[in-house]
Amino acid sequence: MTVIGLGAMGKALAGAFLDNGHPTTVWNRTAGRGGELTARGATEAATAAEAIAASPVVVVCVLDYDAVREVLGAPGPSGLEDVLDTPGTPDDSRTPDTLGTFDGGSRTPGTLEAPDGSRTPGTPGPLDGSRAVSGLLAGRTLVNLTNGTPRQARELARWASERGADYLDGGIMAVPPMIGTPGSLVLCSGSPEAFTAHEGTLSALGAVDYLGEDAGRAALYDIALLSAMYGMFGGFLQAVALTGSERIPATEFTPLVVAWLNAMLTSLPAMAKAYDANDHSATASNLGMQAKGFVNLLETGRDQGVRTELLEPMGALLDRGVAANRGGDDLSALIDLLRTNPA
Ligand code: FVH
Repeated sequence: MTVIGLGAMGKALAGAFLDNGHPTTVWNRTAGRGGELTARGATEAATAAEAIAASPVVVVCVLDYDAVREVLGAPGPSGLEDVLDTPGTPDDSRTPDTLGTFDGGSRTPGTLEAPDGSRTPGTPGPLDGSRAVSGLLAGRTLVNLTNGTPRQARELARWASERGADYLDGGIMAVPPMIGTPGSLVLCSGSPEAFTAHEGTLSALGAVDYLGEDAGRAALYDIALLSAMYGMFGGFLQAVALTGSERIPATEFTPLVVAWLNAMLTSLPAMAKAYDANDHSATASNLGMQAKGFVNLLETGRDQGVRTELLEPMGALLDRGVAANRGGDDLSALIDLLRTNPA
């Protein structure tokens, strides 16, 4: 197992693989982040190329897709592949760290693992740096756990497949301390063969839910879940700003928020059922009533000196619902009004 990216999440992922007895090679753009992991038995590769060459399964968890492309030498807005596919023509505008992706100067001779899993000790040799990183992916499985969009995931899957690699995309529904605990969920989609082969290994990270062959599906679920989460966090920020405007301690008020949100969460399955059935008639709290009441949220914000920018789009959506003659319907009727390409 190789883990590329040793930020908060990458470290947690590598730690979980180690905890489950998987030989693990790690690499990070900025050297020196692997100390704690090497003390636990990980091998720190000197270059991304060496890290990829070390294992049949390569997990990438970096900041964003620009970083993924930079590490892998994949095409992107900056045309990185053109640069990386031409070893020996370094671009002065790139930093030494970037050049390190195909810089063969290994700090220590490594152990190479063939894609079939057999490991041979030795000096990395020609695999390490004399070719573009992307050329090393053939026969390996690339598991990309970096947050991104469905389109980005599908493009990377296509690119990996063109290079003979199996591709799995993942959305991590956990924060780093949760990795490896039962509360951690990794949503996965992409190559079914790769998932079957590596589900056991990936389960070191927590529950793993396979969403099918479309590599973009895990990212779609991930982004949808994060959208729901940010709605909740935005609401919490607004609530505490309002009560804070009268110096009520957040710690005193927050238990009420938690209880209220938990009570409201119970309404989601019924809303989902109404959306699937396209029947929004069953409601105890119709849109017309909610649109009227929502005006008070905006007015209170203004009166209390609290900005209302988080709330205004919801108020506008409620008004659109009423204007579309949905005033007697449930809140779930608004979902269709969010789509710019109605089905
Ligand atoms: N942490 C969290 O709560 C969330 C939970 C859900 C999943 N996300 C996603 O996981 C990805 C990594 O997040 P992270 O928490 O590890 O992020 P950081 O601690 O900020 O570490 C970022 C790593 O990315 C490397 N990196 C950044 N740019 C580049 C680049 N151009 N080339 C190579 N590597 C790059 C960075 O390296 P360095 O700065 O140390 O050299 C770190 O290893 C992310 O998609 C979350 O959305 C986390």
